[in-house]
Amino acid sequence: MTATSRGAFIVIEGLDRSGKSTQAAILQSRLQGPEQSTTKAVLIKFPDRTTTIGKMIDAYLRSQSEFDDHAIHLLFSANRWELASTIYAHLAAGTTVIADRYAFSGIAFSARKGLSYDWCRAPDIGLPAPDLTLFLNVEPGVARTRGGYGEERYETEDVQRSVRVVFERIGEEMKTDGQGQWVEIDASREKDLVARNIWRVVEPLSRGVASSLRKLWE
Ligand code: 2DT
Ligand code: MG
Repeated sequence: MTATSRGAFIVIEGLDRSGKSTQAAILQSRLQGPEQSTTKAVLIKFPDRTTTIGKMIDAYLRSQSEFDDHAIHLLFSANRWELASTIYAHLAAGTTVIADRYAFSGIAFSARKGLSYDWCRAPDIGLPAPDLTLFLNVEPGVARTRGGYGEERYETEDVQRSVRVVFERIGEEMKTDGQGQWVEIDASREKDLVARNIWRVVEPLSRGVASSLRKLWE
């Protein structure tokens, strides 16, 4: 990191069982390097189920509570806003932030229920914008063979297929509106190869970013 640079904000998105959490962990240890004494990269997961809002989301995902579709959407967004200042602080300190899911999952999982795309996007406008979003693309039929889906809400092949359609729209828009980089990674490949392909894209950001952080969709 040079005197004027900040940490990079990297988001990993994709369907369930696309390998997001595995790849996020591999990436973090790679960024962290052999010198473990200084923090060079932190991993944040959305939803963050540990906060008060996160606990409400967790209960919903485990079907232990019900919410109106709009209400749960806003809780997912609020869960990002409550961590925004933490993200800013890490980046300013020169630490790379890796987020496992972000606003894009928010839009994809709610818009597939029939909520308006623009309405779904609105509450996340102004959040810290990622410098790079890695979309781990995998065919839902392939994802299902990876030990099967779990027991939570949304963990069915039908839901995953309709979520993927919205992700495709988000990807197209991100590629054309100059909102940081959106890079699709073939996540059907073997784990180590996926990790290498991810590193190729992340490596240029690993020593810090000179430009100032942008706000999402502003
Ligand atoms: P995990 O399986 O990654 O814990 O996600 N989701 C996630 C939404 O519906 N909206 C959001 O804003 C986010 C971040 C995706 C739990 C589920 O929550 C969904 C899967
Ligand atoms: Mg899950």
